[in-house]
Amino acid sequence: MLNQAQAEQFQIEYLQPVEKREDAKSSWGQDIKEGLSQSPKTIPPKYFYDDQGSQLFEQICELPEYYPTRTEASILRKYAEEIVERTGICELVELGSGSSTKTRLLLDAYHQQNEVFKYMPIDVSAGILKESAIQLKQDYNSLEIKGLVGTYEQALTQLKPSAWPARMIFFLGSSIGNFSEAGYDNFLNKIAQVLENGDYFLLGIDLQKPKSTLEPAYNDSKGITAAFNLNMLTHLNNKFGGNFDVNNFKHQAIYNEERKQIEMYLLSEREQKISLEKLDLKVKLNKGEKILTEMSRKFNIEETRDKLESKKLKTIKVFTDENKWFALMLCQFSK
Ligand code: AVJ
Repeated sequence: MLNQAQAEQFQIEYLQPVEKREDAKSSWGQDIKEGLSQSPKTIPPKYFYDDQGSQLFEQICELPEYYPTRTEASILRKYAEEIVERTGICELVELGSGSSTKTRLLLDAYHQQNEVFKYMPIDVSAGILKESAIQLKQDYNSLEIKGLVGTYEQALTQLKPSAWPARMIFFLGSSIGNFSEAGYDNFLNKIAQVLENGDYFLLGIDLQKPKSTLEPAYNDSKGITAAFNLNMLTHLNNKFGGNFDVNNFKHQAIYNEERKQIEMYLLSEREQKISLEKLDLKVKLNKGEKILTEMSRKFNIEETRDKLESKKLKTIKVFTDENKWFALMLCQFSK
């Protein structure tokens, strides 16, 4: 719980569920029903991130095998100043902010140049959003923070025009890799819709590389990724009155070299019947049947640049590390 003094220092707003406005398919719960009646069965990755899942993800980011976080952080550390020089004063909007750890590298750079600026972190986990807002307020007292609790979709359809000279939306950690090809396209359309001429988009992408580096990053020796994957079932149990027994499932992550993506599954180790009471849903799983919980696509700089360009997002600079494992694309929207 927040005390009065803490609560006054920043705003947190809960975004409206999209289904109240238009699109019932994208609502929480409905997508579970659809995903579990498909073949193969799927559960969307946003269900990883209850408070426990967000914490497990933070632990993943510190694993020696999980290179993306530290590689992206090293790029940010090296080039944050240049990013600030290029964008000038900005309203910063972060999609899927989590604990905002890496973001601090950017905030530091903006903080050094401009006294006051605004940061809008957006995340589905209210817990992690509040915790990190408290920490950020302590470290950057002139920072105006407005956190939004909701999905990317909700945020991008409900974001109001910025009062600042420019806005930069940033989407780090290669979370864009979670989208299907169609979802990716759709997402970039929405980004282009909320940006105004001259606004910026900073995108972190994990680059294509050998299986021998990729697979260990999703099969760590401490089993944290396995716990993260299995926690999704606990989340569904809590949220929708489910009876998944995590002991009956096994974590699996493989690199699909043809499709250039990591695929994460929960493998049913026996035949079992699951019910999710609040969704009025019953599902039968066969022994050996797999539920796809995440795709993590790996990118190529040139293809990504072309894709962004097709959405009027012009790449003004690509920042990368010496191994070319990860890249940050800084784009500017121009009609
Ligand atoms: C947050 C989607 C970028 O795909 O690497 C990490 C999530 N899943 N380990 C990723 C994740 C398993 C992560 N993203």
